[in-house]
Amino acid sequence: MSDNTFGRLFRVTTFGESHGPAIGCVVDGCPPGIEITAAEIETELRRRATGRSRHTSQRKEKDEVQLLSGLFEGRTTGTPIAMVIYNTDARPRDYTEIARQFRPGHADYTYWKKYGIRDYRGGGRASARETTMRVAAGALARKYLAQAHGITIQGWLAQLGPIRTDENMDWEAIEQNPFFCPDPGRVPELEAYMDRLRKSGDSVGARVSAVARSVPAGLGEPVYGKLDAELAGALMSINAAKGVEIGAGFESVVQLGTEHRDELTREGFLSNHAGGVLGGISSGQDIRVSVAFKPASSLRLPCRSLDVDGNEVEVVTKGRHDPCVGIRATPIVEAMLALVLMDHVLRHRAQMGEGA
Ligand code: EPS
Repeated sequence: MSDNTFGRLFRVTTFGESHGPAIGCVVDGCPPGIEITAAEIETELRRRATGRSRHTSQRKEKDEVQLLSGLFEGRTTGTPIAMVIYNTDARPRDYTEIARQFRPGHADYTYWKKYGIRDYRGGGRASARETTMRVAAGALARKYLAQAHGITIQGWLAQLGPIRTDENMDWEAIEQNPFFCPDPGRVPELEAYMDRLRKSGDSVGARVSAVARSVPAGLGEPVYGKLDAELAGALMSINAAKGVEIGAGFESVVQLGTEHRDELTREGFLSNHAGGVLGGISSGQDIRVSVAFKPASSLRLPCRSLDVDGNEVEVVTKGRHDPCVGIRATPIVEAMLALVLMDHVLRHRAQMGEGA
């Protein structure tokens, strides 16, 4: 398997499997002097962790990060930063029955087709456990972006199944509930929906949106390194992502030019349908993204599939799964947004020189 590294100048390489001894990452190209502690990274990790509420996987990982290198006296030194988290609550026996079967809708099938071998325990490297390290590396990027440029990033749950949650935005509410729902009035409805869903054994999709504020104009390499193209690639690389929108996204299809264009005045842009990117370069407006997550495929409800020998089988998945992966995706979307912006801040400076 190649391409476990993300980014050009701020390079994050992740490793590990869901039921292996540990997961980890190496961050190469991190500027020196960033003040960061394991506790700060763990604060971000807790937002993404399983077992925060009854609505997510009940696997109880400690998610304690060990910083093995790249820091001295609490600050980054410019050398590679290695981080590791030991898996403490893996339960591989849950997967014994599906060791030779393919869960429909899961990477089980394509991993087997590609490699002819797969770590079936929790989906191995295909597990969303891998996103832990994206959030850990993202914490570092967020710290730098905030300190150096005042850039802040906030995500939220915009929709869960049929329930829209972004019509009455209360920014303060997002961190006050386990869904990252910005509309406190919707939380009881989400809870009731998820309780019914969990009992039924089914899963559901979701939409997560995020905004990056105070992003300077000029980030992005406007032909093959377009900022929006790299954001789309980064966000689509999150497990279970099935769609990405930048700004108005697919809504642009029904808009007229007079509606979509963001008119300029001395006071600033009059709208932000572009999502903060024009011609692949940040405009100085907020960067706005949205990601569609599919319903997870690990279900206890029986379904038809094949085993590795081509026999028709009935598949039932045991284990501790997320009925809606989108509930935990907000910190992951934020992290990928931070990693792309971090990389582009460094790339912009590398080309444009001091003061950029
Ligand atoms: C996951 C399946 C479950 C989740 C896991 C993601 O784990 P398992 O069945 O392997 O114990 O708990 O999420 C995490 C452990 C995590 O930290 O996010 C999957 O199939 O993606």
